[in-house]
Amino acid sequence: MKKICTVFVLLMILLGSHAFAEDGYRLWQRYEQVQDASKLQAYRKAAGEIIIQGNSPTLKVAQQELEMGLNGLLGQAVPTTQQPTQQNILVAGTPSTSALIKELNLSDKLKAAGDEGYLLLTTTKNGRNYTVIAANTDIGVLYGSFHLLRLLQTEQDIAKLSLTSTPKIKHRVLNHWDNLDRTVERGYSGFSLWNWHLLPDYIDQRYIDYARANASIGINGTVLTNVNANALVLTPDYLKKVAALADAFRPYGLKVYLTARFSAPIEIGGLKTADPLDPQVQAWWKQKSDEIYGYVPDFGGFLVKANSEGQPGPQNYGRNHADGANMLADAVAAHGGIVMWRAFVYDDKEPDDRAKQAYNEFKPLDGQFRDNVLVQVKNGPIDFQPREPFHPMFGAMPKTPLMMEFQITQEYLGQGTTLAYLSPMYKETLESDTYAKGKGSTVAKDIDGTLYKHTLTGIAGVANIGTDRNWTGHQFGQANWYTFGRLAWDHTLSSEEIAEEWLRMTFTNNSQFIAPVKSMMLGSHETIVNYMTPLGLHHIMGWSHHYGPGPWIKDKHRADWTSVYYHRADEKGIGFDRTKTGSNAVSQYFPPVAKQFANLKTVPEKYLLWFHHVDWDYKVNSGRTLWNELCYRYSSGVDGVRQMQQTWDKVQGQVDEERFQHVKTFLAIQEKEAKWWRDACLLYFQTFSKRPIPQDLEKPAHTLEHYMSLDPKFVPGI
Ligand code: BDP
Repeated sequence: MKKICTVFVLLMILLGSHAFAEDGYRLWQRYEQVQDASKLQAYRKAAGEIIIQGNSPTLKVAQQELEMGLNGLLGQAVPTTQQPTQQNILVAGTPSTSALIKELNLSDKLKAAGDEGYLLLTTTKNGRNYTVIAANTDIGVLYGSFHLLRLLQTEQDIAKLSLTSTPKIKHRVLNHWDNLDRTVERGYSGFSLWNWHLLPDYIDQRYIDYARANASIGINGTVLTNVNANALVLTPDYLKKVAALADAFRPYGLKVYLTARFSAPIEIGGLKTADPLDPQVQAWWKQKSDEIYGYVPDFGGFLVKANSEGQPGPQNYGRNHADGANMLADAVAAHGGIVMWRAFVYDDKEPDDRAKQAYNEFKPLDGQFRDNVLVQVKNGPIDFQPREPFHPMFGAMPKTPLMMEFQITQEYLGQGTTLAYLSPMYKETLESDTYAKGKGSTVAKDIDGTLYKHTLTGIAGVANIGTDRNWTGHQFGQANWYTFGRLAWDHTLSSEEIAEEWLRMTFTNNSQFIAPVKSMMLGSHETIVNYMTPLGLHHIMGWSHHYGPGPWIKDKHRADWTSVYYHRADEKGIGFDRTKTGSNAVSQYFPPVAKQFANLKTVPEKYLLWFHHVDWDYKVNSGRTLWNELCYRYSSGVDGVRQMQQTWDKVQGQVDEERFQHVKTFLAIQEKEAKWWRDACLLYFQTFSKRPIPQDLEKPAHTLEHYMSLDPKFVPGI
């Protein structure tokens, strides 16, 4: 008896700790019971039973998700039936597989839903009340199911639903910079999710939960491997493993893509060349693509980094980017595959400003790419800096569909321990006006195809996901994965709406928590810009690992990887002159933008030192001298982190202690790092400005020599 009791108690403890473990694993899909009593009652009433007619794998997962979600949210089991037995029914399906949906005569409304969209509506028929999730395709049904669950999770009214939702961009893709040895380039949340060693035999539950999370926000593609590619992934042993992942993801509408190493025909094909115009090379890629489609019939295609940072490419053979992209595009075209060819190219042998090189190389190729090629362009012309003006290629290639590449992982944004909500940064780029076809030609319109009437459209996010229990290292890193998906689906959503949704689902619907934490999130990016790279400064981080400040980095084998190349501080002032008197990078923008950026009086202050070399005593908008403004900005960045700490401290008790403490600890690390940035940068720049740090500001804790001697070892993600 005693033994049974002990076992029982142990079991209860285990179950209890499992039920209450808030370690972040469940992301925004926690499905905890709705707290608002009247909402709970309304939801319970609306979802008397679930009916999903049809049994494809995707409909199955929609059913599972609705069951799991509703059981949790409603705190009671909701039966699934095949025919109506109750008064209030939740029905999901397409007219082709569900007689019930067909009878509701939604075909007019469904026209607007397209291939991936859906309708959510409330209606009645034969005296019964229906909450309807309808779509033209099974994946639309799944996306609609997640939307409905989100409405419940965020405690919205579902009594009179009438909405249609369709994605604005076709290919919404995560880029994993994951290596085959499971290290992740620029990854700060553990190792790669893909356990290549155990694949194809072992399918980790994580793969399924990863696919569920992606489907819940509409992400429909995943590039499994690093852009700095390894040709081995294209060999049969690895393709079997890739196929196993593709099989696991397929029900969730998640297509698999691979990075193609341009020299693969030599490395694994035994050819002497990888020249894209060589018929043998073309035949090799064709045959390789056919082979891949044998394993993965719906393989998405290739992502390619070529002739960039030492990667092989068509230029090794005197060919251009279009030659390279087209060869691969031809190889996958018959199977419906696409090629995402990256425009992240620059060369240290090239004397021109690095910011200009991609445009210089790609603009002349406009119109030369095959129909199934997307050119993938980073948001700004350098490299995922805390803040960059939009890339001048946007708007500038009318005949080529351009795909956006955002970085979700925080390589230059404090990495794993920094709370940086990135939606405002993504939106800043998307909403930038290129003036390509006059006012209103935003970057978003180029990406979503409306500017130049492209139907092939795409957006990529460099993933921040790893084996950490909470997936993203920082609990708030999850918000950036979430945001990327939501904006990829609908870039008109506001940062505020997305933050609110995410907070409600991830933490609580309690408004006393939501309001302050949302405003903390919304200000977080600006705070970081202030303590790292205010006023348009860029690329002044630690050498190679990019962790912490390193404005003094110089004399390396590549000038374009040093900090002094970018900030150009001297006795007179600081900043990179990209106007006519300097590199003239401004000339790559359309005239109204070029004019605005080129003029010291009209350039937005946030880009001041990006485009201008400015005197230390120049008066900025605040009326302060540039030097004093720099001091205030750096200091206000540190103050901003302290405010975030205060905000977070005040919500203790409103969320589980486990995640509360985790975030609190990381905020303390962030405060330490912010001071490090402020002190190191101000002391270093002061050696040029020779001006004092204003009296009322906190003084640096150590000497410049101290900061310059810091040399963090084994920083993750290199
Ligand atoms: C830089 C990273 C480097 C990547 C490169 C790229 O430092 O690790 O390989 O971008 O995007 O930001 O190719």
